[in-house]
Amino acid sequence: MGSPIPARFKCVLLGEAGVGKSSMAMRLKYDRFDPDGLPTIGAGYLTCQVNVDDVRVELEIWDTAGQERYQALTPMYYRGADIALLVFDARHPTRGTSEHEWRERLLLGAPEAVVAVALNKCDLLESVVSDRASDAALTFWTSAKSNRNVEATFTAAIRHALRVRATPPNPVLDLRHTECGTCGGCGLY
Ligand SMILES: Nc1nc2c(ncn2[C@@H]2O[C@H](COP(=O)(O)OP(=O)(O)OP(=O)(O)O)[C@@H](O)[C@H]2O)c(=O)[nH]1
Ligand SMILES: [Mg+2]
Repeated sequence: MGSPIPARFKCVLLGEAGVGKSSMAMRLKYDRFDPDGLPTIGAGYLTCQVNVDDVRVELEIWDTAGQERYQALTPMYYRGADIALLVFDARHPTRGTSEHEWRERLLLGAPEAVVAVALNKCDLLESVVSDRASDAALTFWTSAKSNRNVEATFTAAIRHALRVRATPPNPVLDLRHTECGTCGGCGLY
């Protein structure tokens, strides 16, 4: 019998069609990349075990469909999420729903969610010198194709979510997110 799973997190992947959400999930779970992957219909669901600092975590990943016709369904998938990974195409990071808009929506549907940002397909950029795409916390250049920073992005988000879960809420002022760059700049990352 295996060791117990101490933590289980609901993780949702959000972003425009074709930015590489499913490819990131495939890379994380199977360490595979399919250049001819089909667009997601509705949403995909997969579970994945990830070890973070000796803690075994089970991620329940909801891989949403970016196509316009499925947008109305998306809130159903991010509701109550512990982790939200916003995926953008590194070549067109301002295309589609902005990071700010996603964060506003998540505040309503998943206020506890740790938000990470992946600027994916960085293999198509001429040069990317660092892993962090900005000084903001949990923002990474990623490539599902070349396997750059995919696991690191999920791992950073999980590590943060573990800390959030371990911190009891303050009844007067909920401080759990004030320490982190995810929601205000805290120096944890
Ligand atoms: N060059 C490159 N191509 C990628 C990368 N990630 C995904 N792709 C390609 O981009 C296309 C779309 O990838 P998907 O993973 O299906 O994108 P998605 O965000 O899940 O799309 P929807 O399901 O329609 O929302 C596919 O042809 C992938 O092979 C990457 O890191 N680099
Ligand atoms: Mg997809």
